[in-house]
Amino acid sequence: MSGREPVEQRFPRPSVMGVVNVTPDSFSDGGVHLRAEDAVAAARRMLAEGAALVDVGGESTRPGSRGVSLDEELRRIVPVLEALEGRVAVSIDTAKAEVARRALALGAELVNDVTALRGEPELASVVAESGAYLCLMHMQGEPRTMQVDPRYDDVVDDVKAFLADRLAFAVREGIAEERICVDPGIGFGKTVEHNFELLRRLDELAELGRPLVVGFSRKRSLGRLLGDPEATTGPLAASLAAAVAAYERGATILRVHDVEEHVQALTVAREVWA
Ligand code: HH2
Repeated sequence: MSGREPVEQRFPRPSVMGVVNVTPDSFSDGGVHLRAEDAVAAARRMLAEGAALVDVGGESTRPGSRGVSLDEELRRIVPVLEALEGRVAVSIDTAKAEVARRALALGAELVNDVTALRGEPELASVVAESGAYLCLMHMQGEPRTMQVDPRYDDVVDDVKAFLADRLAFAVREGIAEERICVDPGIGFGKTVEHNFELLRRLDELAELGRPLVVGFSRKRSLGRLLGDPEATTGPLAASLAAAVAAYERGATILRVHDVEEHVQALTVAREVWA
């Protein structure tokens, strides 16, 4: 794997990452793909619809969630990855070194760590030794409490400094910089205003020089902006607008639940802005 090309060659702008949550409790698709057969069928369908890769996750990080044991996370994701047999480009959404190790052995190409190597620092050596791609995401606090009064001096400056710091850590741990992408972590310890400020000023995060991953799909800030203060998800049309806006401001990989519609919207956007 050491001869792998840089992220932006493997996943050119804009690439769609389809979300396959093998969980009972994810905020928008919890329980939908809990059976391995359903998750595998969803992954194959997303690839057919134009996804560049699918992000398989066995642990929900929705606000308020508590996390699952290593055994349970493996029990959820291993059968899915075995069935996909490395024929589908897969990213593994985990903060656990052992889950990543197993997933990479089963053909996963990218490790998507919402803790940016803070959850289990030994995950860094797993990624370094495998030559996999890595996504470092910003989160303030932890899922259980992250939406309790999040605060920043300047959300974009703070997220940018955090990502620069985690990027430097990953490179010190031996992960090639050209294989790393970064993500502002929409909804992870952020108010509606913080999330839209990050989207509006995404070009400032692009100054980090690394491909940007953005996951605004179905997130509650969309539903809340549209007038429901209790919304826990956002609608498709709002997700599409956020993805196109993110692409226009420099995003490379869009993490989405509704692949076909996002591929259609981004194909048009690319034709206009490329
Ligand atoms: N969002 C979620 C999970 N993983 N990874 C990255 N890099 N960026 C994101 O924005 C992101 C992520 C949350 O969405 P989802 O997977 O649909 O829900 P849950 O965490 O409840 O499983």
